[in-house]
Amino acid sequence: MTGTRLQTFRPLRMFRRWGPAGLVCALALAVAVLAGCGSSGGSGSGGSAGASSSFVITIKDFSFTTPASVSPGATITVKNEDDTAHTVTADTGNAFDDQAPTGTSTFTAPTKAGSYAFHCTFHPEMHGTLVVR
Ligand SMILES: [Cu+2]
Repeated sequence: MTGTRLQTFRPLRMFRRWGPAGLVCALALAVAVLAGCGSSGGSGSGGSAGASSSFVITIKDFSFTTPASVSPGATITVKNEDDTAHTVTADTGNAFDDQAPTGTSTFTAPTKAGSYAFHCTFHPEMHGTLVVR
C-alpha cells in the first residue's frame, strides 16, 4: 500500500521539480525565438533610423564643426562647448535659427536639399555651412 503511494507521489514530485525549470526553458526559448525574429526584422529599419538622426554640430572656441551633410528634415544636435551662448542661424530666410546656450540643443534641418550658410547672431564672425541632401 505505502509502496504504491510512493510510486504515485514520486512522479508528481518530479513534475513539480521540473515544472518551473521546464517553464523557464520554454520561456527562454520563446523569448530567444521572438527576439531573434524581432531583431532580424527590426535592426535594419531601427538601426538606419538611429544613424540618420545623429547629426551633430559642435561649437567650440567660437567655431562651428559641421557634418559633411545632413538628411532633409533630420534632427540636428548642437553641442555648444563654449562658456557663452551662440546661435545657429541661417544667413537668409528662416530655414533655421537655433538658440544654442552652453550645452546641448536641437533643431530640425530644412526639408529642401541645398547648401545653407549660417552664422551666429552674437558673433557675426562665426560662420558655417549646413549641406542638406
Ligand atoms: Cu556665437
